[in-house]
Amino acid sequence: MSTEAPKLSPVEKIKEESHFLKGTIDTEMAADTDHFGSADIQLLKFHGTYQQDDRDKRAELKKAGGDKAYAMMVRCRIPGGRITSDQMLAQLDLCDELGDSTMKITTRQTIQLHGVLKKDLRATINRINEIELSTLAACGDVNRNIMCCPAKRADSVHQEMLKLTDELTHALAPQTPAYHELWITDPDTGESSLEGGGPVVEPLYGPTYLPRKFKMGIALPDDNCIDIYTQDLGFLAIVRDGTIIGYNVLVGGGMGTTPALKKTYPALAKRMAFCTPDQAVEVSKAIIKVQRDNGNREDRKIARMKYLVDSWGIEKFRRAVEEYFGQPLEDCKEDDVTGFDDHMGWQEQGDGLWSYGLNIENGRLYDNEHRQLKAMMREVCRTFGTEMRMTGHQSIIFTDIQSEEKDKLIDILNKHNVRTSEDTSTVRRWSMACVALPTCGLAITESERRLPSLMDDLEQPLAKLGLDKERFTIRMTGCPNGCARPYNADLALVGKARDKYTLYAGGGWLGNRLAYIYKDLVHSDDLVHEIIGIAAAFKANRNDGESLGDFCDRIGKDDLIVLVDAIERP
Ligand code: SRM
Ligand code: SF4
Repeated sequence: MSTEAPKLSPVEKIKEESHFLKGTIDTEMAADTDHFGSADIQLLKFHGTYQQDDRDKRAELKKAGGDKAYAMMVRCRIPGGRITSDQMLAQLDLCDELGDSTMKITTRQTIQLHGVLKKDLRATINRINEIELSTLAACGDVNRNIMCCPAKRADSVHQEMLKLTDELTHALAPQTPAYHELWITDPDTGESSLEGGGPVVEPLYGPTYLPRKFKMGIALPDDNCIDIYTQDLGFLAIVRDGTIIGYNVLVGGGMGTTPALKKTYPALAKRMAFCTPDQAVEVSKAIIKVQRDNGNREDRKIARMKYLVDSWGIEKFRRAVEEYFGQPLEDCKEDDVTGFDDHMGWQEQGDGLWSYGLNIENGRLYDNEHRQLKAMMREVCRTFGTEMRMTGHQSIIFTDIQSEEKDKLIDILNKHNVRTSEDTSTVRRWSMACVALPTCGLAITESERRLPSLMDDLEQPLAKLGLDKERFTIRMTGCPNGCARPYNADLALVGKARDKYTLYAGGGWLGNRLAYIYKDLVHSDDLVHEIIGIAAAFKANRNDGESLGDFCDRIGKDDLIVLVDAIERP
């Protein structure tokens, strides 16, 4: 038997030697360069920032003998997507002053800035902290931004869920003082504008943190808008007589895959056990510790918790969690997901006030001659001054609007040529795309820049089929990592090779079923033809009330291909 210690992945060494995420970031930041060196790039992720380069400019710069056009992406951690009007205004100013003048609402209810130059990184993160937001643990091998149903409701159920989101965020945050030292403390005077910092201890994570990223979400059975089955850890609220009596705990979801490596795959979370509300924080810590101590640290491709859950089986995993937790857990209640509300349009909050969910196409806020989304957002912030909430579908909910002010909000949208949710087609409203080109270093194809024109081209033929009001999800990503959660959607387009996508079918808007590969390597120009073929086959052969995803799942890949081959498209 070999007694050799396992060969840890290079990132493990970087973490271990980083002195709790400090590395040499401060020295590198002071250097007169436009980018960071490789070890610090890994550590910077824990601080909420990624080094990227503008891929549109690569070829031209290379030809001219230059280096890449480096810039940083800066991601905030905004639990449950809640943001005040003042914070939103400050983020908009930041994207104009120090970013690329656009702002991205992500699939995990938070904000990203792109195009921040290295020399402006400290100022950017400092200003984010000044407005009482943080970027710590927005990325990296730790618990990331916790998702929670963003609907604003007067009932205790929604409030309890958000309270748990905050408690978990607090309890699971890294404790390293490196964040405070690097971004808050003035490098010249050593003075700090905010409280924080402290001795180096990471009681939960230890010096090497987790083997890989870790994601959590809190959902309701009748409203799975945070896609609970895709999370490493999901809490499904169990409600009896209007009160949360506890949570079904789901573990081991995750989307990322590398198709060439059979050992990697997307997985839905598994139902593990039930816990009471006061157990939730300690149960989370126990789960994180099981992954911390047993997750794979040799091969990052199989380091997510889903692989540990699968290799052990859910029973063994549960026993390990119970051991760390210190007592047995009850079995899951029978409740499961039954609905998904994207919270678009007007919704009553139950306190006499209204929320308005506005679909932001692929989460990108910009101003151009056609639409002025940033100007609209600024005017809404200044006019209403109320809290906003970002959704897991890259959109925004304006809250606390009085009945008599509803028209005023719509007037502001119209004034800035922003499509209202009512004027947004159903197919567009239920679609989403990841960032991909030009900033994402892993993108193989276009995504965010491709989906809008695909939607333009789908709207008319879908209307001709009488499917313009049919709700189904189309999700697009520029590579198989799955940042727009494609593998549980009704239909998905996943970048596989230059201009070519794998077309998935058979997931569903409930998010509790994985899709199958319908066709591989579909050229970007053929996507409309393929999708309309499936839609026409669905129209002709669906059962009463059957959804597109359910239909594709029932028919199966081989028969669906036969049906689509024979179908006449409008
Ligand atoms: Fe993601 C890596 C963008 C949600 C799975 N993701 C990346 C990076 C940082 C690329 C990189 O590593 O160099 C992308 C930056 C692009 C850019 O230019 O900004 C990126 N991911 C995004 C965002 C911004 C997509 C969006 O358009 O909204 C989302 C930010 C969420 C947030 O606010 O935290 C985003 N990423 C997701 C999701 C969806 C989710 O979490 O609900 C997933 C699938 C769920 C999961 O984690 O399994 C996801 N991203 C990945 C993966 C694959 C992980 C895996 O287990 O294999 C990578 C690559 C990696 O980690 O190696 C990745
Ligand atoms: Fe980049 Fe791929 Fe994620 Fe899209 S899915 S943002 S291309 S890593």
